[in-house]
Amino acid sequence: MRIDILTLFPEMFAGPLGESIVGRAAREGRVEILLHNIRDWAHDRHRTVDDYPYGGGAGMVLKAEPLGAAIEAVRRMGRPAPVILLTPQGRLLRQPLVEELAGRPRLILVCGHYEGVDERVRLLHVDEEVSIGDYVLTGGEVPAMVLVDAVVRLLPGVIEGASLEQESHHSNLLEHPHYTRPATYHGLTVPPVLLSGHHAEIVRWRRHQSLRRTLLRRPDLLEEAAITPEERAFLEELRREVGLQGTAQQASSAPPRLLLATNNPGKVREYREILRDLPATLVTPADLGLDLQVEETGQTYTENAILKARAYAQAAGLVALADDSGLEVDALEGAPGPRSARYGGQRNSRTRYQLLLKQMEGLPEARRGARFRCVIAIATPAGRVYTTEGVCPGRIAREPRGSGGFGYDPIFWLPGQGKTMAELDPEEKNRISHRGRAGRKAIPLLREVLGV
Ligand code: 4H6
Repeated sequence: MRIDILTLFPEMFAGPLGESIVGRAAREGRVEILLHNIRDWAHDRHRTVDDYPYGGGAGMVLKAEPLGAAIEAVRRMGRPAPVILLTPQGRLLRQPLVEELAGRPRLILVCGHYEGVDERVRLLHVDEEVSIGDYVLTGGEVPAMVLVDAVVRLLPGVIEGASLEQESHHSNLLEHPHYTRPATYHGLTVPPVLLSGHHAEIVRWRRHQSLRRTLLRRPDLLEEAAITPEERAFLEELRREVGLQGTAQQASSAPPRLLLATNNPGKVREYREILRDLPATLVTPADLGLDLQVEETGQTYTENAILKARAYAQAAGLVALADDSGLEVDALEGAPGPRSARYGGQRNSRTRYQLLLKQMEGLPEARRGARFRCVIAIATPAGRVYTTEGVCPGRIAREPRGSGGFGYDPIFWLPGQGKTMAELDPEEKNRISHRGRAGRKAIPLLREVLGV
């Protein structure tokens, strides 16, 4: 393929088109890129290419005369080719258009500058107008480089055929996640299926991830996606799970989604109640089919909460709320603290609190002071983070009481209530608990980041 580029700044192209895959394709003769300086067709003393706009206004306009002459001269230099002007008003460059252009033996690209080009050049000398996206740039050079890059990689022999076929836009679906070594990075592990060696399972997982991502991020693409009836059913199920109605982008009136980054059903229940007045749809990792194993490697509640919120927000592309909480016992110098859920290496919450009761054995009321502390982190997909904290003072009971709540609740005595945390009804618990307090403080922040 031959690509002619008309520009006022031919030097801009050397880097992007000389390096890497496009550079190699050119060296191998798979593409020939010819740069032409529009100024070479300006024949006045100052080689003028621009002029003031008729009707006034800021900036300059590319003059019709040198540009029109340049285009026609370049056109005559070889076989027939479409003249394509890169402009914000053009047809949007998407993969099908790239594929179409990659099938042509020759392209002529025209890079406009200043405020634009004289309208008569478009009418007389331009065949097609292409835009690389809905934003304004200072010139058409970067869009031309984008177009060349996208086209050249599709030319025979430039990229291994297999990697082109698998790629996202081929099927109108977004790409599945990719992982390489190490197996654990900042506490985030690789999904086990990818290490399983089950090729069919891996293909299926990747396809599901592609479908899920497309549904969550670019539902508009699904309308043209090549999907089997089984996959349609899978998407329908996913839509129900995540509370999406149709394939179209959620209407702006639909409440935004907030991801509760916890797998603890007790916590989920509490947050649904605490955040009841927040106009948002609360979803859980399970709702999204997300299973991140975030290692809580932080030394503090705040670090751990941020670690979780960040990982989930990034993985789901949603605002995520995570918490870390613990019990601080004065007689134990604040232990179990941030390691409450792993205290004494016990996996079961009952053996954990029994261990603690034993350590407190015989201590008088005055030495049984304790508090529950909860830190909430809110993370946005872009990586912004906010935190709030809530504390609930109390004492370590002599023996467990009550069947509500979870964790250390049965041994946490609330003198004001005359009950343990596990004996409170859910509403009362949320009113005074560390989580309820931190959660209510989070509401104004959540309103802000969710825009509600
Ligand atoms: C032609 C006409 C393409 C070229 C006008 C070009 C964005 C894209 C340009 C202009 C471009 C794109 C000059 C109009 C600067 C706005 C060069 N910007 N502009 N999205 N700019 O593909 O002012």
